[in-house]
Amino acid sequence: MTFTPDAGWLPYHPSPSKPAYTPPPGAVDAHCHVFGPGDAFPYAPERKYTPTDAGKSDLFALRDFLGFDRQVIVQATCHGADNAALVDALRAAGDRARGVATIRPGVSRAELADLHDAGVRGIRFNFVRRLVDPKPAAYYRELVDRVAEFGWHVVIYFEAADLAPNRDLFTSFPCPVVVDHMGRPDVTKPAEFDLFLRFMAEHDNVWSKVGCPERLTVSGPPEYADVLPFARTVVERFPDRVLWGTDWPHPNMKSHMPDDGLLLDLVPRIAPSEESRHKLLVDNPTRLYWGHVDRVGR
Ligand code: 0GY
Repeated sequence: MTFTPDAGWLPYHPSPSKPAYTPPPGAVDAHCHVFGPGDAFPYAPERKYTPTDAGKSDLFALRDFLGFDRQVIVQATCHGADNAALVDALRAAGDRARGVATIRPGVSRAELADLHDAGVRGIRFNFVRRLVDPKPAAYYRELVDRVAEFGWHVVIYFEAADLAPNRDLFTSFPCPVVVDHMGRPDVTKPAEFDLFLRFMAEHDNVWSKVGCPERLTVSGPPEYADVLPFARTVVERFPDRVLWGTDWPHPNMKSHMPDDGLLLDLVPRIAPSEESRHKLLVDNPTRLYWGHVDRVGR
């Protein structure tokens, strides 16, 4: 089946800059996606957007170009709960990738076991209303119970205003909980970020991804100067619970398409010491996705 990308959809950067910063051996891009290609892996009927295809070979080429050893591929909403494109990419990558899937009630134990075998280590719950329709709390809790035997964690994607109303749900998950993009703070209101910092401080099983300045910025590329202090604060306060990813191929970017090489060059600015960069890019993602972790991700 042929799919036409939405009008105004920006394709990923065709020729990113070679970064000046070289990631350490074992570095992991902990947030990226595969889209289709749609003729092999059709987009979900319930999707809220139709992207430009961004298949596994281009994803792996980016990994090598930027100097990463490994990737964590996160199921995007345009594929719904059909994880076929994700599994295909994971199987092709072997030990060089792990995945985060989307599942729905009714998923069988055999399907979960297959996902685990392919490299899936977590499930993603998306609370961003432009991407998915909301569900009752029991829906999420049931799915978390279903994956407990596999030792998986939960990735949650929400916007800043969603934290307070969902805090009880988020803190009820008995496993590591990884928040996408620092809970999407409004960078023009730094004081409001205290709520998120307290959420992390009070719950030692909560982790955060600290990339994606292109989604949060008001001041814009290539510096993303207004987002960096938020990321730096999270890295400084919670050095053992942070992850970084490119977010390639950058779904739903309407204002501009970031240059992935320049994004990587921001890492030394949000993690100024070599030790903090090693935790961010190597130790933390390796522990969570390639090792055995307990409830808090140790
Ligand atoms: C992201 C961001 C977005 C989309 C998705 O699953 C998705 O469709 O993740 C977005 O539109 O903000 O994390 O890559």
